[in-house]
Amino acid sequence: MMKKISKKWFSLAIALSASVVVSAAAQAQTWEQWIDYGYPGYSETGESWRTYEYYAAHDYSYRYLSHWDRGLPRVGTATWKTDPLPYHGIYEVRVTFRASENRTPEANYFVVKDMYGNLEEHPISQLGEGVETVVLGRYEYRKGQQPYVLLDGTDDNYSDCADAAFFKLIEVLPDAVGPAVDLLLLRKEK
Ligand SMILES: [Ca+2]
Ligand SMILES: [Ca+2]
Repeated sequence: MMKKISKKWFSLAIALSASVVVSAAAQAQTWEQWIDYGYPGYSETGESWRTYEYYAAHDYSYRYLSHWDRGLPRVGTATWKTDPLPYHGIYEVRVTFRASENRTPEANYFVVKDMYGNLEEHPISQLGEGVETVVLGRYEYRKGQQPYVLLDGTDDNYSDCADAAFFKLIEVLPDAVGPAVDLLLLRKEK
């Protein structure tokens, strides 16, 4: 009787330690992506976006809503979308812009906040001085998902600045069917 129990616990211990090894390997994974004007994941709407070259901006330039000296209303959207994500996990999302006295007091950023594509709004003042990086948050995304940040500058006639967005893997999470479950099933069949 003792022998049977200890064998059962032994195989459970093997399975658990194997799953620890698997998740430790997964934790070592790194992934990050910048998305900027001209990249496949960048898109915009509206006729008033203009490029300004600036040494401190990501890729040395940024986009901003301009009157184009023709009285155009300064409305438009910019979207930064990732490639299909390599892992189910937690990702940190940041945006960069050049703050100045000409910018909007309320840039309306929307970021995908979960695995289902729901959005979370971050109204951010772009008044100030110099290139700023703002962390929008950390969110759980699934493998293959393409989360994005949308800057909606259609609500008023202020000038929004769109520089870049940055997504960084923080932690890999196990998929819905975890490796520990698979390993236990395999041991049982032997
Ligand atoms: Ca706005
Ligand atoms: Ca840029």
